Amino acid sequence: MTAQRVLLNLALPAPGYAGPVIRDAGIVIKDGRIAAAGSVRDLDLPEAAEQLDCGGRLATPALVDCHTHLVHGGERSGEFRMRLEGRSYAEIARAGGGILSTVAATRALSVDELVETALPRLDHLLAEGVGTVEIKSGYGLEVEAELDMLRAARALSDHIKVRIRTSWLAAHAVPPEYRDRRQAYIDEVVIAGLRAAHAEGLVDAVDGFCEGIAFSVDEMAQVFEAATALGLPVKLHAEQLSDLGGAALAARHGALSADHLEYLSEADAAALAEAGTVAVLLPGAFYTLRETQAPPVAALRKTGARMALATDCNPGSSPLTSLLLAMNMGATLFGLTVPECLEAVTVNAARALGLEGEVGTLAPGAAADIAIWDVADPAELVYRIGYNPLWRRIYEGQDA
Ligand code: DI6
Ligand code: FE
Repeated sequence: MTAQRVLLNLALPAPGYAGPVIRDAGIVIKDGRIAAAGSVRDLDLPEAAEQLDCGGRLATPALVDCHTHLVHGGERSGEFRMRLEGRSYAEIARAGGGILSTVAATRALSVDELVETALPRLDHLLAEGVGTVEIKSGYGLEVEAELDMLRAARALSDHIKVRIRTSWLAAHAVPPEYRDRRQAYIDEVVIAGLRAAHAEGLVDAVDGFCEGIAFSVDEMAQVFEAATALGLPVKLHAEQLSDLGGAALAARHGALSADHLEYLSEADAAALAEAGTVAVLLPGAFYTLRETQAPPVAALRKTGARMALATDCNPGSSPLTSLLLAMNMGATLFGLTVPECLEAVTVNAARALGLEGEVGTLAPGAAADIAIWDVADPAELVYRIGYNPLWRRIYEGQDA
């Protein structure tokens, strides 16, 4: 017998989250996937199915957080204090703080400890209706420690119902032991480690931090070539603090996404659109670093680039575990519209992970990952600050 379930008495967002919601709607779930969704008048309701009355509440796809550094050791409230006292993020990084202090804290933890310390953060994300989370390595910076981060990331779904996608981010910073041997770091850790991680089935995509304080476009190109040779998709932290041309590199490699993008040029916004590379905007980092240059949303919109929003949950530049707040910031700080914010954490975020059609949509065939909210209109999900209206989270058809 197939497991069938029907959610009834729902409101559903209009296509593209534009226009009035569809009332008296339902969702038919079969074997953990969406069989049909829409007005009950048009639905073929199976007889033997379990029914759930949703009391007129709004259903959306479970949200997708497509950029996090959720697995890491320690925390950096000390640096937060220093920044409040006037030191800059780049200055603290150059002085051995920043990413490198989290590297020391991460290397000190076992896989089990990495899992245990990440779970409370994951709980917070999921409590707001998230069903899929991307998690990067990048705080190990040696092969085994990087592998351990991804082993921990994968192990999280043994504890909570969540879909995890992992990204290899050994090109996040050069560790002290390789300071004067950057090329050796790229060869021995970034690329050799990638091969080992891929052989262990730990990698869904390959990422890098392309920035003055991290890796150059030429260095990232080497990493991308290694990824492509393994058949792995790429993505890139680009144009966060300066315009180095990382987004153009990502576009040339058909990247899934280019992320941050505060310093993206108009020409490179067009390159992203042309390549179908999702522009992932990370307002939590913009806010935390008190950045004043917002990403060029008007240019992205004009060129037709797809925009996503994510938490960038990390201990330094974005200690944020609320995707609802990321949406609100996307609207208020970056000027995204309500439909843009909703697409940014559903369909476009799914695309940024290579999961378009699988999650982030209520279309037939998608995984039945659904968030049901105590709100009348999707705009409320963007508008409120610090309020969680989630009523129920459904993961692959089951209450989660
Ligand atoms: N960009 C970021 O905002 C994070 N990593 C990156 O490449 C910051 C990571 C950190 O400060 O620990
Ligand atoms: Fe990041």
